[in-house]
Amino acid sequence: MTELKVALIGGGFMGRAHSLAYALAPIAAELGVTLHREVLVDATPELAATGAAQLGWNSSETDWRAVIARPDIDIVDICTPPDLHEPIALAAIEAGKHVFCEKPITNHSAEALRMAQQARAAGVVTQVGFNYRHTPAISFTKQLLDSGRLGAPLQFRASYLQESSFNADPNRWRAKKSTGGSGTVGDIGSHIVDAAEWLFGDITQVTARVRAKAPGDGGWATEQERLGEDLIDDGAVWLAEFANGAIGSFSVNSFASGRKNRFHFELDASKGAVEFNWNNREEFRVSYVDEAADHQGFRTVHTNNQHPNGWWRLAGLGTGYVEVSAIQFQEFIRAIVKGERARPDFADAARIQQIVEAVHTSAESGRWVDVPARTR
Ligand code: NAI
Ligand code: SOE
Repeated sequence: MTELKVALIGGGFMGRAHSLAYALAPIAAELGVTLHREVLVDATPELAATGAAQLGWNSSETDWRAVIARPDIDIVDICTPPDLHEPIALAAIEAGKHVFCEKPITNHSAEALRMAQQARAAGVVTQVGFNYRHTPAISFTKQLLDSGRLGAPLQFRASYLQESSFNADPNRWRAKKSTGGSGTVGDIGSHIVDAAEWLFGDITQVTARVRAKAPGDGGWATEQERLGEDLIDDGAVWLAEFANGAIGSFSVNSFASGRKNRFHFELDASKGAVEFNWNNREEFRVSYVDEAADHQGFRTVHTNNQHPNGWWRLAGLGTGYVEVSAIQFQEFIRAIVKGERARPDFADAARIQQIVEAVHTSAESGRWVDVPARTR
C-alpha cells in the first residue's frame, strides 16, 4: 500500500466537493493507495476546525505555509479563491509536493506559465480542476473523435450558462474584477475551452465581445463603466479558429435565468455529430453519417460502465458532481503512483488562461487575437 497524505487549502464550496471525492477516489480505482485526509487549512481557526470536523479531515490549521513545510504532507490541494493560487502553488512546488489546483489556475497567464515551468523543473505531478472533461459522456466523445469514428473535426459550438449571479452576495470574491480576475470567461468559460481543446485540438485565434452587468436591475454596463470600475465581467461571446482548421463559437453568462449549470456543447465532424448538456450528464446525443438511411438521426445514449469513467453497469444510475471529482483524483493519484504526467496539468491550464486573456484582449481591441503556440 502506498500512503499519501493530503493537505487541503480552502474548505469552502469546492473544498467540500474535494473532501467528499477523496473518500471515493482510491476505493473505486483500486490503486493500492491509502489516502489520508490529513489537514484542512482555512482562513480562521473556526472555519478550519468546523470544516475538518464536518468533512472528515484529521486536523485543522490556518497557516498554509507551515503546513506546506511539513515533511509528512505529500499532496497540496488548492481550493482558495484564484488570487491565492500562485503563491500557494509555488511554495508547494518548492517543497517538492504534488499539487492539485482548482481552476482558473490563476487570474493571469504570466503567473500560470511560471507555475507550469516551476512544476516541470521540480518534477512534481500537477493537475487542475477541469472536472467536467472526466464525465463519462465527454470521455467517450473523446474516444469517438480519437478513433476516427466521427471523422474530421469541423465545428464546435459551446456555451456555459448559469444563473449564479442572481441574488448573490455583492461582496463575494467573484463579484469584483480585483478579486474575481478573469470574470465569467475565466470562471466558467475556462471549462468549455478545456473541453474544446481536449476534444478538437489547439485554438489558434479568437475574436470576442465581453460585457459586465450594471448593478441592480439594469442591463449591461457601458464599455466605459466596464473598463473603469471594479465590475466583474459577467457575459461574453467569442469565435475561435483551431489549428486543424475547425471553427468554434462560445458563449458564457452568469445571469442566464433558469439555465442552472448548463455546460453544453454540440460538435460536428465529417462522419457524425455529438451533443452534450451537463444538466442531463448521464446521457449524450450522437448521430452517425454512415447509418442506414432509415436510421439516420440523433440517438440518445445513456452512459454506464461500458463508457470510460462509467462506474455502474446499470445505465440511469447517473454520475454526480462529486463522482466526477473523484474520477479526476483517480487520474491524479494514478499519475503520482506511476510517475506519469496527469492531465489537464499546469501547462494545459496555463494555455487555457492564455486563451481567456486573448478573449479579453480581443474584446478591448475589437480585433482577432492570436493565441501563443503550445510549448509543451
Ligand atoms: P469559496 O469562497 O466557497 O471558498 C474559498 C475558501 O478559501 C474559503 O473557505 C475561504 O475561507 C478560504 N480561504 C481564503 N483565504 C484563505 C487563506 N489565506 N488560507 C486558507 N484558506 C483561505 O470559493 P469556491 O467556490 O470554493 O472557489 C474556490 C476555487 O475553486 C476557485 O478557484 C473556483 O474557481 C474553484 N471552483 C471550481 C469548481 C469546479 O467545478 N471545478 C466549482 C467551484 C469553485
Ligand atoms: C461558478 O458559479 C462555479 O462555481 C464555477 O466556479 C465552477 O468552476 C463551476 O463549474 C460551477 O460554477
